[in-house]
Amino acid sequence: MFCYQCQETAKNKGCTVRGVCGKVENVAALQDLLIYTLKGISEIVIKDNVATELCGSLNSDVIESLFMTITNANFDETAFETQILKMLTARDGIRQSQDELSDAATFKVSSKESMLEKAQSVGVLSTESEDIRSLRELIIYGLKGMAAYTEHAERIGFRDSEIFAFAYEALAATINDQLGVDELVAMTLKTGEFGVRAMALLDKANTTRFGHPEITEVNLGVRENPAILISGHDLVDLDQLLEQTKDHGVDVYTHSEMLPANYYPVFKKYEHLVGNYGNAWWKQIDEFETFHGPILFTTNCIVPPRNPEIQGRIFTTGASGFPGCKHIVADERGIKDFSEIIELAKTLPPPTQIESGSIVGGFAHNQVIALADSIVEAVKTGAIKKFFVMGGCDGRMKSREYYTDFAMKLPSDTVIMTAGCAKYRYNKLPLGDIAGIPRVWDAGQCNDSYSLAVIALKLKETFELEDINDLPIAFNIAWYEQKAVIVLLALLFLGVKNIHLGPTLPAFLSPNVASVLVEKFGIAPIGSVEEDIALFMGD
Ligand code: SF4
Ligand code: SF3
Repeated sequence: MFCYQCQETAKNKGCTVRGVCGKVENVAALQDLLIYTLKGISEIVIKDNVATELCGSLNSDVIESLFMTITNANFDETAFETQILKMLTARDGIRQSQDELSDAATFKVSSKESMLEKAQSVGVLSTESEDIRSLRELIIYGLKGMAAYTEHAERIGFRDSEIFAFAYEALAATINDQLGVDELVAMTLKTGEFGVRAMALLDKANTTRFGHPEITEVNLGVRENPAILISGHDLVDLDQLLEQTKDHGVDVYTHSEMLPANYYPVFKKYEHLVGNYGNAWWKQIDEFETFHGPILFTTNCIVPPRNPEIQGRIFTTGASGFPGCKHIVADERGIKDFSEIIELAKTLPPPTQIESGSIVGGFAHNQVIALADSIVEAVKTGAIKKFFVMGGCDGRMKSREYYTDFAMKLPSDTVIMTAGCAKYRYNKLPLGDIAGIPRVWDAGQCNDSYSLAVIALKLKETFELEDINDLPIAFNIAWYEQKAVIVLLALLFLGVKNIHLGPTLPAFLSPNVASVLVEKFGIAPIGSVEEDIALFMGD
């Protein structure tokens, strides 16, 4: 196997035996083959000029397939085998062209063995040129993140056919040998453009269905009732779970990236949504032990469970999956039956308290723009000297202590704007407030980085600036998986320069591609906390 799509890749080069994430060789191979199949489908759609409207369910299936291959989302070999067969049937169903098609659009496999064999020649390393490979993978990882957001929006009934069309265009581009570095750099930026579009669509979907997030105090303690923990990013799953658990004497707690659900008005009406339990995804290994109740994974990030007792309490749904864990599928109306989880919860003890008190979040664009007058005033008087966008992901590496340290050492006249699970590195620190507003502004999930961009654009307009980079905002982003890749590409598309990216630069950036990003966009790795703060503050 060879996989280097996430920040924790072995030796910051690539996982070759078993993923640091726990992905085994067969799953890695089947993921490679699934992506290759999608490239073949896309080539047919582009060459045959198949209108996206005519692709029907294929559009959603391509998006879902991309989503399934995101780091820590799905570890289930059978799920990938089934998905490959489904996508091959769809591919052969749309193929009409007499044109010469590539192997990706025509290869055949009939058994799992033949899939595993075929996968050996279609993975990341099948592209020989290091720079072309780097750009192709950068585009694919961005597409995976875009797909995740597109699928969430679609579940709420919001679709954008241009996004589907772009997914085909970009996937097809990654097997087009006519395209060189310049064309692929342009496609990378276009991926960022569609990342913005997908995040905007999801923002519209979420706020239309669940209301605009509001500044909210989220409880960290526990109650005495049996409970279900819900993790991942899918708010529709949470909505259905809350409805189905109502009046059952079973509480619901959010976990990791589901924390921001507490900020939405619609979810506040559920008295049995008690608060948030635990921290970022990688701490689940201990925190699921003390939670005691069932856990529902709606998306990434799953860590292979420590023992069969915990495994027996984990359920997956949507693009997520883990062998041996029950997977719940939606019926034709999109409804998922969570009764088995609820019944299991009733037989298990309530959670053990691991934290107490509360944290504050809900600084999405609508809420922050409502406070615009006082914020602008605080900037003008110097009460707020600088904003730091510190969104992205958290992860296991010790080097991520940098972000806690950075947050602690920032001057007290600065504000941290965050989104994604990166926030867990500093959202429980006593960082104080400025004029009664806490210094850490959590906008929401990683896709809510869109909110941070909307806020920045609004401030640019208010201060009548020409360029977003003239604002007193610095970007110090932490990344782990491919949703952070699309967030980064989206920021680049919006013209944001001088982003610091850590804790390490992606292994999939070849030296030449990395220099393009440095030269064109001023992207830089993190340094020491003191040096970086001095640099950002212009000292
Ligand atoms: Fe390795 Fe990350 Fe790929 Fe998992 S997703 S195999 S940790 S590079
Ligand atoms: Fe986190 Fe997995 Fe990226 Fe949605 S939950 S930000 S890592």
